[in-house]
Amino acid sequence: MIQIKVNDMAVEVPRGTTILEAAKKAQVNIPKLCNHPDLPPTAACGLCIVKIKNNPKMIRACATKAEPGMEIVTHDPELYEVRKTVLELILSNHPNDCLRCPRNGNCELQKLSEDFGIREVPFTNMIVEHPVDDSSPALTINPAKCVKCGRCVEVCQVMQNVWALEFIGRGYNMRIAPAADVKLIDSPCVKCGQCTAHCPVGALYEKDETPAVWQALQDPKKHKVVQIAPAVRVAVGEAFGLEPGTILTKKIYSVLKRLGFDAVFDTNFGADMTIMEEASEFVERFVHKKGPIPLITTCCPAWVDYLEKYYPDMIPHFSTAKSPHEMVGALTKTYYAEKKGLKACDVYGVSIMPCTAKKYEISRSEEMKASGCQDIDVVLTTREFTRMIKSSGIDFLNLPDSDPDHILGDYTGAGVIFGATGGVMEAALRTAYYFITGKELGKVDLEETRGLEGIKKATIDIQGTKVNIAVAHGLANVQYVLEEVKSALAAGKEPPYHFIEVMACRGGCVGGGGQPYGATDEIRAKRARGIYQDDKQSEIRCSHQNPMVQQLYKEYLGKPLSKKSHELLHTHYHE
Ligand code: HC1
Ligand code: SF4
Repeated sequence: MIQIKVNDMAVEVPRGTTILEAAKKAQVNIPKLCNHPDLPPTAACGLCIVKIKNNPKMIRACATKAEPGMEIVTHDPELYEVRKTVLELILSNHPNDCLRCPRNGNCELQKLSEDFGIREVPFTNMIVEHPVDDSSPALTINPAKCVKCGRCVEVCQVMQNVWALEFIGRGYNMRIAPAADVKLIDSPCVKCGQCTAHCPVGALYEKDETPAVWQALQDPKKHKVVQIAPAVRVAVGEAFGLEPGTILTKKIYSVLKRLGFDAVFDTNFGADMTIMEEASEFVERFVHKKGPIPLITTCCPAWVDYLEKYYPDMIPHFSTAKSPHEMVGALTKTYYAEKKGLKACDVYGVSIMPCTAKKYEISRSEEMKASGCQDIDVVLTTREFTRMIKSSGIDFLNLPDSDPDHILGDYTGAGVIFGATGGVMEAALRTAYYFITGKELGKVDLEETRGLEGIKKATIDIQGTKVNIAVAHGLANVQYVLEEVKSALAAGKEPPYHFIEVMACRGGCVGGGGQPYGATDEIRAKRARGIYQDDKQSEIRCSHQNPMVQQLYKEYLGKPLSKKSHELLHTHYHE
């Protein structure tokens, strides 16, 4: 630890702490635009300037480490004026059409302008026109809004190891664009949406599909069905001023009914179904040696896109089980529609997800039309859902609680933990243990799979048989696990893992690219705590014990991996 002073207040911080972080110990949030706790500093915006006492030189707090004895000044009239000028320069090159911007109300530049009381921009307007790129099914780039902070480039290259984005051009013509200036759809982008979640302004944002849903809700010929993903329930409250991790499941069911949906289901039920199929696949491959090991999870569509693009030789290791919301989609337009006497194509399926890549997943292959028409019609992110609630005027937080429609809505604790990194693995092992031994796992909490460490490895004992597992989240972490597997297999050795879970986003879906803005590790951890609390308070905590899952197999599918299950609940991957 080192001793420093911030505005004459003594504070103690670990050696290596930046001035920006150290100032927080003295309750000072130094203004910034480019810096983000997830990313290495780019020192691009120049707003976080500070001084060392009795020295007029200004230094950038984000990129300078606190040194022992340093006396830091975080604000004085000169620093205020320079910061204000930096903001005015940024605004002189910005469209400033806040009322029509997707980030209106939660834009970091808008907030700084408000904080600094900027009333006019004293420079000539220097906006350079750039075309909007809306070629991707998941997100849109509007380079005119870009403040060149570099967060999107860093997140795509460093956190996700995708390298889809880069800066193109120089000076005023500089803009963010897909690498080699191709359209986003033709770039290596895997649609994870992390660039949209880290952009401080409205330069990158999810495709807004709320108009299509509002329209469908007015259509009397359509039977409107909706489902919510595990991670939505612990994050949506943030947009209404609640703490991250607050569980709002029953209020969400209520608001969806008030918005006009005919049936309200839960993706967590689909997660229980995915576990039934995926744990069965694991037993087939691991115990009966029918298929390659390790088995790799596939419920994250950005991860599927990544593997298909970067590691196509590993496709045989993928589970063929569809992701939970696709399972619910297929079952809604078959099992449920048949029970209700509805035609599949008259059912309109909406998924509310923490994810932008799910917008692409719904039309990625013919298998996503298992019912004869597209199984899920539209995906809304948590952010889009929040806007729907707010524009409806419904007093969301004061609604009475309600239940989902039971047929595809009742879930176990294993279903909800899908929303946090390690949750799919934990849920799968709870059921695989039962499938392999015929006995229930005594202690269902598998702490080894939990937490925000980028790669988690463990050996799980299933009655004397050792199962080696790995869990990775944040795409940049995946390569280490895959390379270990590839080199073992190339050398003709046993692979180091039998089962691998991957989620593209840091923290898993709680940190998804479509979640409320402002996620940091602290917020991801709080959302995950909500997820595990929901599991802990569930009466049933293993997917195979879900009575509605059991009924579905009995009435309709037969058993896991049956012909019917394969037709409706499994998919293929392509290079
Ligand atoms: Fe996820 Fe999944 S957990 S992928 O992260 O398998 O999006 O929440 O809905 O489908 O269940 C996302 C979350 C989500 C699916 C499930
Ligand atoms: Fe990169 Fe993900 Fe953004 Fe695509 S969605 S540009 S992969 S960060």
